[in-house]
Amino acid sequence: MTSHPTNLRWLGLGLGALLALVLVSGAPATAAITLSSTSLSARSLLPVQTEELRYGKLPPKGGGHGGSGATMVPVVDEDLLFMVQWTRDHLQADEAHQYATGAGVTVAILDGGFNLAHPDLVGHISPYAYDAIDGDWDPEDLGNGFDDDFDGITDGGVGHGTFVAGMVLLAAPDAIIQPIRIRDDEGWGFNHEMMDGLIMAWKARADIVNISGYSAFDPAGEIVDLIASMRAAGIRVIVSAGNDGVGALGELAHCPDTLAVGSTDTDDVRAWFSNFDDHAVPGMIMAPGVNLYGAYGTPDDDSSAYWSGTSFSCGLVSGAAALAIQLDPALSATALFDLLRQSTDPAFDDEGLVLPGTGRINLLKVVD
Ligand SMILES: [Ca+2]
Ligand SMILES: [Ca+2]
Ligand SMILES: [Ca+2]
Repeated sequence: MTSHPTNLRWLGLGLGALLALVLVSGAPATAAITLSSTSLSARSLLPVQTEELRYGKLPPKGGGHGGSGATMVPVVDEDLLFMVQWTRDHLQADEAHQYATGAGVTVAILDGGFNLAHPDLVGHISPYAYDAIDGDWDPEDLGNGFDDDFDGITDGGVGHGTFVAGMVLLAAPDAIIQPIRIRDDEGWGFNHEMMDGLIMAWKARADIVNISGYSAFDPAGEIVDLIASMRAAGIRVIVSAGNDGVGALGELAHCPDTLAVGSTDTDDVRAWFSNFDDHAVPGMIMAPGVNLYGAYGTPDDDSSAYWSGTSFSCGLVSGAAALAIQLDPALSATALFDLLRQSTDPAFDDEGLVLPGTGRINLLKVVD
């Protein structure tokens, strides 16, 4: 496992600032990217990288650092199963699942490593599971027992992908998960690895792509051009708003080709950590993201935990999208995002005022 000295994080921030300057001076021209091969060998089609853009870190399981934002610590406690019901009730999941369950719909999850043996995930995994970090077909990641990035948290990225997959399946219990590992066991990844993962999702004809953990400050680079091409090819890309707690979205969450997802709490109030942009056009969407309860653990540890973050809200909305696509497989990204935005209940700020231009997803409204 490659170690990640802290100066690389500084490098990431520097590139982020550089990219911000580029954006102020005008958006780069969109490069058309097409995909014609039916082969599943993605690497030969990757664009040449002129520089290594490193995007931010996943919220660690230890919490408490800056960068892409700290969220609450995942806690393993089987007595907290009532939180599952809380989430289901807010989403009206049981009622919605009488109409659709996501059957036949594939959601590619670009994230940290997965526990594919977790009981909640078994039977839901696409044959096109992929690992863009190792360049192999096994996206499982147990961690290496070493704190490679010296942030005081050993293997801080392990468990995150599993938890997101559990959220997708909470909203769409019969969906197919295409697990794609694009982050190492500390939660870090490079843009070329995300590009690699996106192309693999495209080649496998995923219906939906779920990208989590992206910060408002991460440099997106060529990723936005690739996503524009994927949208034109009929793939719907849903991105977490990020956990920086700022009134802004990152380039990836803000771009017109993705749907950005923020977090709400048990009272449908925007979570303190959730990025939010009430000027986003078209608007973002909210979903429960505080104290969610779901699949966690490594292949040696099939536990569940509760955890908070926009990544997990994003998983719920990708599940909602799977319900809609089961009912109408031809839905374009534009039509799908419009449908989801219209399938919401009011969400509020911490003063009790209705958030403008957004709402909290309601699964029953998606299928109704
Ligand atoms: Ca691997
Ligand atoms: Ca670490
Ligand atoms: Ca490690």
